[in-house]
Amino acid sequence: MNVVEALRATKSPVLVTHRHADRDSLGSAIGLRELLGQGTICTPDGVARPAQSLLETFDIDPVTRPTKVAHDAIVVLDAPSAERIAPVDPSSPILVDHHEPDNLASRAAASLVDTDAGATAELIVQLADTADWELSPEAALPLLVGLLDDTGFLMGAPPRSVTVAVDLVGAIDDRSADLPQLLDRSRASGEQSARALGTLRATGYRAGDLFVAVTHVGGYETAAAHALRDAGIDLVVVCSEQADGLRVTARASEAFVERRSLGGDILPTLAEEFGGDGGGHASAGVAELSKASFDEVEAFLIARLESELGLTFTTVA
Ligand SMILES: [Mn+2]
Repeated sequence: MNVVEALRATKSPVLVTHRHADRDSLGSAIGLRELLGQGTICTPDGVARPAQSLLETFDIDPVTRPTKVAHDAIVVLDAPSAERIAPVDPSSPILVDHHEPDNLASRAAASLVDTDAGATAELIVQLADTADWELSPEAALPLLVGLLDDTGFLMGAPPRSVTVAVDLVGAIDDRSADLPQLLDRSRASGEQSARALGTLRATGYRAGDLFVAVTHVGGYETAAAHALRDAGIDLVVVCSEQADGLRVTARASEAFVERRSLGGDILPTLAEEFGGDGGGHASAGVAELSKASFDEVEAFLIARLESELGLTFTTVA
């Protein structure tokens, strides 16, 4: 069964975002709910700060477990693995995602997984096209927010993503006034200090023209990773202590991705070594490790890169 047929067959779907839902995951859920005219949104462990204005604008009060409501289907948006939506653990979900496929793709009743898509929101628009569902302003607005956010405002996005964004801009109509606050990128003070602390605490490694930095922060890992990537580091690894382990957020340059994929290779390897889950895209991803310290992860990662890439790193003081 294809995804459009599966979605047409459901009367009461639960739309599940990944943990710590971002604008793409939540925007896809809200947009799809508008397109279907039904559905309950489920955010397994809440919504990340930048995505919270979507909840307010669309007046949504998500559940945290599908079991809270009667439902006949579970739709997973923007998450490749059961670990990314834990403790939600559907046996045969409908899956729409643009990450490297993991254990949800193999058990899905129907799936649309396309790693070339700039955002899951882009895939929702593709489904609407196929199904001939009308893109109302209320559907187009959250999808546009998701697409612009996940592609860094289309920076380096493929033509296909740009075309979808243009269609969405045309469809938002009088809701365009809501766009600026939904896309607010002003930095919270925590974000600013994560950029500074992440940079100051980083240990640098170099092999030829390949630069690697490993650092740790208390939160806002993505902000810290961007600061170091902006400084020209090829592989940035940011660790943060969580109640149940260590979260590892990684970003990589094209030069690095030519050699190794973060979501397809590096992060799953960390999860194998230290327990937990790891995945994402070739140049961006996250691992949630159950039993690892920052020092262990750093040592393992550098040793692993050296042996796999045949390089010798020197520490940059
Ligand atoms: Mn996404």
